[in-house]
Amino acid sequence: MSAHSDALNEEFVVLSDFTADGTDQLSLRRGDRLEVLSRPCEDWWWAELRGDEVGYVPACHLLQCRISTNTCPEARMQQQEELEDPWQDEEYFGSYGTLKLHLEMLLDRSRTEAYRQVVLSNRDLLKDKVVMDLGCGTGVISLFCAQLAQPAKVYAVEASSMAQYTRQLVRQNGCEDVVSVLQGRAEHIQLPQKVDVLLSEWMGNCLLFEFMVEAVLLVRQRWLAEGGVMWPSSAALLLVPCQAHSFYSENMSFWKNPYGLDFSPLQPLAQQELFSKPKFSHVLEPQDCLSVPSAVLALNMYTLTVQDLEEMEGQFGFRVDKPGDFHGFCAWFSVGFESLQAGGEAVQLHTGPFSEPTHWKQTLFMLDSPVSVQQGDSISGSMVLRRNQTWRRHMSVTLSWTHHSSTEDTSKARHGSYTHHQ
Ligand code: GJV
Repeated sequence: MSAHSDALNEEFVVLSDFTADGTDQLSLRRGDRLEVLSRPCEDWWWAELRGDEVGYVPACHLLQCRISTNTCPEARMQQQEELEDPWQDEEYFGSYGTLKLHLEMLLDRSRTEAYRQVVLSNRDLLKDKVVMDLGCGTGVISLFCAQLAQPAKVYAVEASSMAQYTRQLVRQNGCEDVVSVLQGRAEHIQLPQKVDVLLSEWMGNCLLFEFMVEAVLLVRQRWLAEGGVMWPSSAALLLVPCQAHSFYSENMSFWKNPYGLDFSPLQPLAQQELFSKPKFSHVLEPQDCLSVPSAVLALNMYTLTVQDLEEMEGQFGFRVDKPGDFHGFCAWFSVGFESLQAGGEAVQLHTGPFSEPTHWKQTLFMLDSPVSVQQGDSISGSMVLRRNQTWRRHMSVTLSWTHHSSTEDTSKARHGSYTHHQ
């Protein structure tokens, strides 16, 4: 790197793979380092990769290197470690190398049965198809395919060390002729052929956390045959304004009188600490929904791009059904698996409060303080999901809303905007 650019600190590391579209763009691999030569606009920069190739690169795939040649070696090492893995893969795939999470997923009957149902209801048309199960874990979905239908091949791809056990399970269940277990990140895997069906259980909390969906989109681009099928084929994020009395009071009332002492000055801090993060694994009781839930995002798995994941926005407009305390918003998702048969019925997996419980439960976003609402009031606004620029499995969620009372003067509308970081 030249002394000039060193002074400007224009060295960047690539956070996620990018495939060039056209000859003036550079294809990038996660971990590549490059030098940004100029920034003609906010989104696209002109950069030099490996000392020879020059082209446009998407700014959102880059993270600036803070490594300075002047700092001591220990500090540089630490900085390097911090920079190294925006995907936190060691921790992520490490956790999927143990049984705890797999057991949780296998015990989730609604989830597992939904995938089994997808295979069953498409068994005839799956005959002779080539399938990829992306992130197969213990291989349960691949085994459903092999045992309930007659695919030509199932590539069961798994990055964690669980893959070694999955191979044994495939053999133990007599499916080794059909199911090939491939260990590695699906984005980097090589296959002898394209696939007709790209199947994956990639959904995280609030649909997107973990951003495993990125791997699905990259694999779609590379390995899905023309006219191939995505399972799930669509995904929706749903939202509802809700009450959360016990969560609110558990956290707030404790400070009123512990051991006969008044600790209430800590309430604002408790609020700030607790309510600024989403609460995962919240169980929303149907009676705590203040309105009919509505979809804020509807994703088409054929057209969604990695770029779209950087920032997504949805609008909402709720009519309050009953009087209560508006403590926050609750979110969950549904996914749909289209039929291989033209006009056939899609299989749906719902994870909301009105469906059979799943291990995802719901995600609660609290307001700082509750708002009393009446039947007929309206709550409208937007939800913005911004992917973290450094930690690629994370995002922040901003909910901006206005409450219009149906009885009071409209000039008394209350507004709020909260960003929840994870
Ligand atoms: N390539 C291969 N396996 C993966 C990848 C990837 N890019 N990402 C996740 N997995 N629904 N949120 C594996 C991971 O190791 C685990 O076994 C499984 O996919 C996660 C499935 C459930 N997580 C989810």
